Amino acid sequence: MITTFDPRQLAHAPKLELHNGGWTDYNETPARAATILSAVGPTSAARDHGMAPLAAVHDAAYLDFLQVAHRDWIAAGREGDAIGYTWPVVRRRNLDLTRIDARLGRYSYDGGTPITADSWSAAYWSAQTALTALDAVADGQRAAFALCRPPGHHAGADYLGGYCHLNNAAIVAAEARRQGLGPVAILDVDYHHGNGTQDIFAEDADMLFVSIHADPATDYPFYWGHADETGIGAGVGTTLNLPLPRGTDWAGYQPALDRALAAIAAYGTRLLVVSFGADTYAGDPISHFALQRDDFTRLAARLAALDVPSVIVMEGGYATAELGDNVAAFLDASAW
Ligand code: Q9C
Ligand code: ZN
Repeated sequence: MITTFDPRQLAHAPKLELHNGGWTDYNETPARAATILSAVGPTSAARDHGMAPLAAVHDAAYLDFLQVAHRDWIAAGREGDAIGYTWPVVRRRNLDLTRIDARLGRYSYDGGTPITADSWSAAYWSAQTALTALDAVADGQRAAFALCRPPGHHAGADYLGGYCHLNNAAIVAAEARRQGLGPVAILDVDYHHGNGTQDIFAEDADMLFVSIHADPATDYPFYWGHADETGIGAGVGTTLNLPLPRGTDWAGYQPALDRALAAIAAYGTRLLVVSFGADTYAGDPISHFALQRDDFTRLAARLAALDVPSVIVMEGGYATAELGDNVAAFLDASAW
């Protein structure tokens, strides 16, 4: 399978994240991409599609903020990685925010996603990596894999969080639809709910979002991904959340997968975007499902059996030593 990649993604390397009341080493490391690279073999270089596909999904002011945030942090006399400390739980009024700390809070929802001097470039090329995988599928490939980092599914139209800045899967899905490749569906199989993707398309009747993830009653991102979230307004019925309990293994995963695949087939999907996280692996250090390496091959075989052209976008997965082999197990399913 074609794998797309850009080395500029590796420069994003925050030092610490706020987790369970303290600072811990940042989990979403450049080494993640390196281990995947060594396991999946040669890659195709990302091509530059410019800002338009990003601006189709993200607010202009948010894109501006991402590009200047670290510079403004340094200009305010700070050192190291930029991170907020106050978040607006009130309705987000269109205030004219100037201080960097106010803007960091306004455009994020957690203390786990610092911005470095290289974050914008890495996120930009992560999105371009995803768009280049879409090119391959639009040109007739059955499937293509975008080796994206930073990941994307927690990023909304105007917010970052969960190690994510630009929503690569949403950018690909919107661009695929624009090119007339729809109906487009997004299947998110990362351990964590894809809150950003859900928010971006919540009111959109013309985009199916299906997610299998850890129950937000126990797991991040807590405030999204509950089974009763089915879409908003005209989009009611085009969001399907399938939360599962901690400890879920392949036997427990399959009934949810059956429901997800049935919904995607019933939608008449002609282009599938897969938000693929390997953090459902039993050995993941920050997650609590129990899938084994062979289960990733089984999962991929079920997706491939849909027989729909698929763009696979890398999301999470933090068992770094095993991550490359787990991703390869997913991509090597003969059915692709
Ligand atoms: N330090 C993805 O898998 N952990 N993101 C909560 C923050 C956040 C995971 C504590 C997990 C985000 C793409
Ligand atoms: Zn995840």
